[in-house]
Amino acid sequence: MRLTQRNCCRANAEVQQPGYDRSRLSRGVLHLGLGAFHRAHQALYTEAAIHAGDSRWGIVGVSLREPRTPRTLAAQDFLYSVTECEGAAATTRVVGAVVQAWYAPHALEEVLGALADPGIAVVTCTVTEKGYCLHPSSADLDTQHPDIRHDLAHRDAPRSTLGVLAAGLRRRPAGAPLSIVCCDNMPTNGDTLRKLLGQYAALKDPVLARRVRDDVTFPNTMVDRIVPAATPASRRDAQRRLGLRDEAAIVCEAFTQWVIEDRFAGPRPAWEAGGALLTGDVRPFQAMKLQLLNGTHSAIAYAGQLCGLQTVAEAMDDPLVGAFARGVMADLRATVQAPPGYDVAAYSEALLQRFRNAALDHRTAQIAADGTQKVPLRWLPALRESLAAGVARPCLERALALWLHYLRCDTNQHGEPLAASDPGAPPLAAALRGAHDDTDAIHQALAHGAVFGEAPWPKQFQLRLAAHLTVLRERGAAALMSFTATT
Ligand code: CS2
Repeated sequence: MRLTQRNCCRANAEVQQPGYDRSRLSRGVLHLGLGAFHRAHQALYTEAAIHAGDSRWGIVGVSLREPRTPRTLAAQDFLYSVTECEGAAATTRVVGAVVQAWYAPHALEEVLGALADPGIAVVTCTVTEKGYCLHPSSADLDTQHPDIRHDLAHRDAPRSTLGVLAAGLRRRPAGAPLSIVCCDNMPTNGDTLRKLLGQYAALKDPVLARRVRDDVTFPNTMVDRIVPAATPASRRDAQRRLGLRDEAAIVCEAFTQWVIEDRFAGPRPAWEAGGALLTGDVRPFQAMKLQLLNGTHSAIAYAGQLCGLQTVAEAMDDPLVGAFARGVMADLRATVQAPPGYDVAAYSEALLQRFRNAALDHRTAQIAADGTQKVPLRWLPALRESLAAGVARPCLERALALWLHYLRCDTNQHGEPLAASDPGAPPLAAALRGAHDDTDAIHQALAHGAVFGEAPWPKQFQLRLAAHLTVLRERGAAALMSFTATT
């Protein structure tokens, strides 16, 4: 029997139900990027706000790229379950906050109509780093991006995040307050989205650019919850706990955190009801999380991929990769400014513990995706800052070499195929593969300004990286990481 409004009362007794009258919900939030992360994170905070008594905040979910989720949710009256796992303990709940789900290419008029609706006071976005069409190193709009070129030529039939937001805003009555909340893992994500949307609008529509600047707010946020992409096994497990068939089931960790800059143009859901922290300055939280969690995650992902370790928990269990992850985190921590009152050492230990959560099937391949977007945000600021102070970061520099080696290899150290999923990678990978030796490979790689920026990198650093590439080529990833076991 499938999860639907009618059947949800047949779920197992311990499953938490929405607990409010869904038929009374009006639409108040529009979300772009209807993946698992949104449904297991912001949607739960909104669910808590609704549960606390405010029925204005039903979520209209929009998928820009992927038709499956809206279709699946529609077949379930937009209900889905979230199972939170911590070791052997698990709790399952049914979430009722989503009231509509659209695949934008098939429902563009509806999507733009909702963006123009003054009843929608908040837009949230999780479209991944690459969904913003920016140059990762400068965070400026990539005006040559095929989606941006398309949208500038077809302003009423957009397909990019920025194009859709701009087209919706153009139809929105002046004076209807809107807050656009970016929930992707980028530093100063709200400011960045504001800048990008402004740059996009300025190319063709100065009036819109002025509205973006003056009328819309873009709070910065730090979002955190480990939500692996669903697998057939995780879905089976979730369905067993739910007692109903749920094709949109999510399994994630129990931990969740959302820190939001208190800068809203109009009303918003009382996300505090779900534990969100509204604060004046989110930047220290963002920087700490992006470097220590996401930065270490990326290192685990490339090390794991090259060593044939498929999940984060498996990689953490490997003595070499586990020790290396700790070393990378320590290197990153050296440049992190803690938010006031935060104990960064305790935060780091808690992260390592979360990475060891064996109940999650969090694939290293998933985190390894889109490295050309992630590495410049997660590792390069710490490296730049350290090198400028004359300090080497042995583990972090090795992590960078692991990534470059991963990009130039077809197979891992067991001869199994590696498939990097990263639309930005081919030119970098081609340069690495075409190099005549490891020194040249580093030289060629660092010349990719979109990823590595335009400022030169110190000679000694380049030589160290080249030496790491040689170790990787001749003796493999384990040999490169084994130094952490002895330091
Ligand atoms: C991960 C993140 O896939 C990735 O790049 O590092 O999705 C990570 O799991 C979340 O940011 C945790 O909050």
